[in-house]
This record gives sequence, structure tokens and C-alpha cells, in this order.
Amino acid sequence: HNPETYSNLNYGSSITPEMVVSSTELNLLIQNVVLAHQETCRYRQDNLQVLRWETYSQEEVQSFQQKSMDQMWERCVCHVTEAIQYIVEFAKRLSGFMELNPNDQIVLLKAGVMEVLLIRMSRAFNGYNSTVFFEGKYAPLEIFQSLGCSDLIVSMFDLCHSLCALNLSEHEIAFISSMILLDPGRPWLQDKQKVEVLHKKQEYAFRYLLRTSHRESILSKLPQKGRLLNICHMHMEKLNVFRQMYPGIACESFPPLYKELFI
Ligand code: MHQ
Repeated sequence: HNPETYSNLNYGSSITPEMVVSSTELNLLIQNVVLAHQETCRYRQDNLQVLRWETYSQEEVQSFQQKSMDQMWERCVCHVTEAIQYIVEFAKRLSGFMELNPNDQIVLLKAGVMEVLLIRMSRAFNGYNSTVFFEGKYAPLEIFQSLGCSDLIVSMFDLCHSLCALNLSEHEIAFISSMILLDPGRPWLQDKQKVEVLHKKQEYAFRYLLRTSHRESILSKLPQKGRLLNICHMHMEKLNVFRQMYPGIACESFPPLYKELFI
């Protein structure tokens, strides 16, 4: 496990003197990241808030639990893929991303998309009753029982709890997402330096944003990289178990984007 947190943002050394960013550039960067997030969200925060207490009844929960494993997987994978499409669109709107070479774009997306999904999931999570927005209502974790991966689901819900406790604003969520995607530490990058420059600018803008809102304290409380990685590994592992249980059939019906990223 890598004990680093995204808070190693605050290693002052990472901002080199030759990289002085003007305040105009900072504001443009903030605008870019925040707009990219807003425009690719699918569910707006206020809509999710309104629905927060619309939860599934016991009977509805049971009817989900009675679905077959492959049926439930197909359904969830479909929703996850849709959410990922929005995240890919978010990445494409981040300034500099489309100028990276196509190989590195894929490397960053493959490594980062699931982590961003987790961050975004916390927006759709009600920490007071531990439910997540799923197919129009808020669902407790038991709804996902027939998937056969309760440890994965429990870890996802746990992470959302920690994130909810931070009361992240939409601006903060936007930056946390963009910094996850533009992570120069991802293996297999061809032009690591180019990503490093983008990352440093983002980091600078994020810290500026936090300073102006007196929210620097969240930096040390953000989830550790290892925790997100662990959940991503679990997802891959569960996917493999599922593929072994249903060789051929089930996975072929998964959307191409999901297969491209995870299989
Ligand atoms: C997004 C909207 C969104 C859409 C789908 C991986 C697997 C086989 C099972 C939501 C995980 C089951 C997902 C559908 C379950 C935990 C998945 C299934 C934010 C994220 C969110 C709410 C996803 C959250 C995770 C869900 C519920 O903008």
C-alpha cells in the first residue's frame, strides 16, 4: 500500500520557481475544472438533495435481492458505464488533457475513472441512513446482495461515509476528481512530464481555492490513495470471479466501454 494521500499536495517543493502561475491563469483554471464538472455531472447536487429521503421500501429491496446474479451484474455494469461516460467527458474538458498523446489519455482514464466514480458516488450518498442513489431512489447496501460482492460494496459505502463527513463542495469535488485523473504517478505513462506540469497547475489552483475558502484543513483528511486503489482492485477481482462463474455469456453483454476499461 502506498500511504501517500492526495494531501501530499502540500509539499511546498512541488511548485518550482519557474512555474509561477498568474492569478488570471489560476482563475481560468478554476473556471475550467468547475465548469467541466458541472457540465458532466448527470445529476445535479440540488436534485440529489431533494431526493435524499426517497428510499426503497422493504418489499422493493427484497425484489432486487431476488434477481439473479448475472441479471444484477448486467444492470449495475450498465449504470456504472453510463457514469463512466460522463467522467470520460469530464476528462476531455480538462484543459491540456486532449493535448496529451492518445496512449497517455487511455492510461490516465483506465487508472483514474473508477476512483473518480467513487468520489462522485459520495455526492449521491446519504450518510445519515447509508443509502446511495440507484435507479431513481436511495438504496441501502442490501439491495446489491445478489451481486455476490458485499465486501466491495461495504468498502464503497465506507469510503462514501468518510467523504460525506468532509462536506465537500462541488468545487472541491471537481478538483479532487481532476487531480485524480491527471496523476503523473500512473504506471505506463509515456510522457510523464507533460502530465506533471498539468498536475502541478491544478494543485496550485486547488490550494488557492482552499486558501480563499479557509478549507485547507480538508487536505489531510482526504482518503489515502491506497484506499481508493484497494477498492479499484476489489472491483477488478470481483469482475474476474463473475467472469469465471459465467464464462462467455454474461460479459459479452457488457457495454464496450466497460470492457475496454476493465477487461
Ligand atoms: C454517478 C452516478 C452513479 C451511477 C451508478 C461495479 C458493480 C458491478 C457494482 C451508480 C457496484 C454496485 C452505481 C450503480 C453499486 C455500488 C453501483 C451500481 C455517481 C455514482 C453513481 C451513483 C454510481 C454509484 C455506485 C453504484 C450504485 O454520477
